[in-house]
Amino acid sequence: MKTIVKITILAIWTIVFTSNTNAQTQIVKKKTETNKVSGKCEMCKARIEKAAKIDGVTKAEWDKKDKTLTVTFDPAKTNMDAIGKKVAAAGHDNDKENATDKVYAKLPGCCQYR
Ligand SMILES: [Cu+2]
Repeated sequence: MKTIVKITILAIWTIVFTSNTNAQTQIVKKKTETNKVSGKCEMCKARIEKAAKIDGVTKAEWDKKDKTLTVTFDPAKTNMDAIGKKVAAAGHDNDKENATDKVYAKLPGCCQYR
């Protein structure tokens, strides 16, 4: 009888421990980081956020006043370097990479921040 009780307790403990570990893994999966991104207006905001939303990114928000892009992403799928590259390719200088003169020249006049 005592053995059965011990096994039952062990089984319950194992289930609780295992599910708890899974829950922790899910939380660790997402990461939020910021990147300084140059820009001027609402059009820039839309362009920057669209460019930042690559595979693995769940949230991207650019603050016009602080010039800060806050991104929430899955670190197993992407990173800030890859996101910064995409934003630069859309015409916006940032901490990770600057836009080329060619891409920058194509931005609408109201968006020329340099
Ligand atoms: Cu703009």
